[in-house]
Amino acid sequence: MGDTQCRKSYLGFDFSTQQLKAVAVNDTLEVISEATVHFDSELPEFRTVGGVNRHEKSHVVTACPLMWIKALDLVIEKLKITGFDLSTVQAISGCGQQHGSVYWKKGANEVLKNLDPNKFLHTQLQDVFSIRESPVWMDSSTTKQCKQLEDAVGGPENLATITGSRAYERFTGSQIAKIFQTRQENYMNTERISLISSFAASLFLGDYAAIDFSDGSGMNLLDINTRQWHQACLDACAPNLSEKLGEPVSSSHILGFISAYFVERYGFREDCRVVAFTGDNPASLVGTCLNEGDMTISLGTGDTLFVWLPHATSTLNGHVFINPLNDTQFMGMICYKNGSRTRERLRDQCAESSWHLFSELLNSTPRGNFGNIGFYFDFREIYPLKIGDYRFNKFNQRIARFSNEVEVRACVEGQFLRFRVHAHNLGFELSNKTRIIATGGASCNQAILQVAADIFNANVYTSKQVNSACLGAAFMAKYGKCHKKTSNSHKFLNLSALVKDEISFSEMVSEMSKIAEPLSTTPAKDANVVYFPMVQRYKQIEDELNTEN
Ligand code: ADP
Ligand code: XUL
Repeated sequence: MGDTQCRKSYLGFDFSTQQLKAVAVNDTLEVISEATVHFDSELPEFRTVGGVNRHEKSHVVTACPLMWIKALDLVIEKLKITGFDLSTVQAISGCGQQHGSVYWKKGANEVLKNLDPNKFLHTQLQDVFSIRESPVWMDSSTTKQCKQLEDAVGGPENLATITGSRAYERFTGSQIAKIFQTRQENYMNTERISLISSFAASLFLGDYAAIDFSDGSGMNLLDINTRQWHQACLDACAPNLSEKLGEPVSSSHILGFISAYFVERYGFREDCRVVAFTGDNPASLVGTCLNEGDMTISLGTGDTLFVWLPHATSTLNGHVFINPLNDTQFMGMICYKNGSRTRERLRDQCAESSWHLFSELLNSTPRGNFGNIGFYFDFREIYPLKIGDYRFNKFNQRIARFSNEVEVRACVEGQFLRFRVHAHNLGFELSNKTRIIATGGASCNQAILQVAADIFNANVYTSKQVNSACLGAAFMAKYGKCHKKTSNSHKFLNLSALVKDEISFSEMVSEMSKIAEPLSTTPAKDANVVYFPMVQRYKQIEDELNTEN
């Protein structure tokens, strides 16, 4: 730890759904220390399951900001216990589960600015929230407010063109609207509304931190082209909203120096910078070293794909966010509920609940699956809308059943055909340089990765470092820049001192690719011949399934 490499370090935090993670990297971006606090098991007093509190029958899902604060007290102690020297940290950044919102009550900023280093954060911040339980991304209780928001701007297409997404129940605009409509007094008593990411940054800054452009794009409130709040969207949700949200900033913006609390209590340097915090998905884009033309597929409980987009597209099926590494470009993202959970069902039905047998069945069938195509939807998606299993033979005729091995391949091929078709609809172009970066639980399955490589006709890379969002946050700490605006009013920023170790994006990608040590799966020679026509057939059948609906 005491070697020269570790004299400078950068710290990233991930306030994710189930846990708070911290990762420190050295000046060459290698991981040197990690710590985690698991909410359910280490903070049982908040009674969460999977990090959240589900409110029966109401589609309301929340979590307490105080739990995240307590977790922060703990995670920093844990970092110290690993022997990590906090005085080496040059800058910190972080990310959080997207869309969730935190409501600070009047006077809360004064408390943040005057924290006593002799006490824990959570004991001092118990009473600073006007809403004690924050709605999180799993909440789907705002159908009415979504309709109101879309109507206010002339429909879902218009909202998608302005904000990058049609109205989604988990997005923050409709969540704020519901709080205004149902708890008006609490709303009026709210001084500031943060996203979970900017809430976490505020703790380090000792001041309200600005919302960054990328996470701000997950609110249905930000105009992704002007990078300003969109007044008609704000007005459709609640009054005086822009003053409660503050001005948004670039995701690489240096917000200011760490608060005196962390300097005095934990020995951070006085000039340790706090770089804007962002959403976990934008941070993952950074952590997987995604470049234009590449695609990340995250194969977790649900499946998520994201791509770097040079231009904004308007899509009703997915999201366009401002790119965290380049404010004038974008990232496209689609989340699917039918990911690992659907593969697990097929594993249980066809492969005796064994991933090993599942992989053997997958490997025992040829690419293209004799022309058979399957759609398996256990959960409702935005697109296509249907729940159920749909099997088609090589003549595109609907059939009732497949043998076990054909079923397993149809499920996995169907999921990657869907990725390819929908990514194209988002404006993503495959090229011979395209890299597919696979993360998440199922990315350890070689047979599944081979199907991905074949369907995209591209190399698929996995990295040993699985914590891509947290790692991305640590990279952002190093990448942080001096933009004109600084929001930390109570401290003077010495800009020339800050720019000394500024790094350009291309330098960062080249440093990151050195350390990523990716393992690759290459496509078979005949992959394109087999799958190009199959992609067209998938598209056609999917369209037909949708019109039937
Ligand atoms: P999350 O972060 O969404 O909680 P993970 O990224 O940890 O989820 O992924 C968990 C999923 O990984 C499980 O639901 C499981 O289905 C899947 N998984 C684990 N091992 C394998 C395997 N060998 N093959 C395919 N899928 C797997
Ligand atoms: C993205 C989304 C989730 C959360 C939690 O739109 O809702 O991925 O960011 O990870």
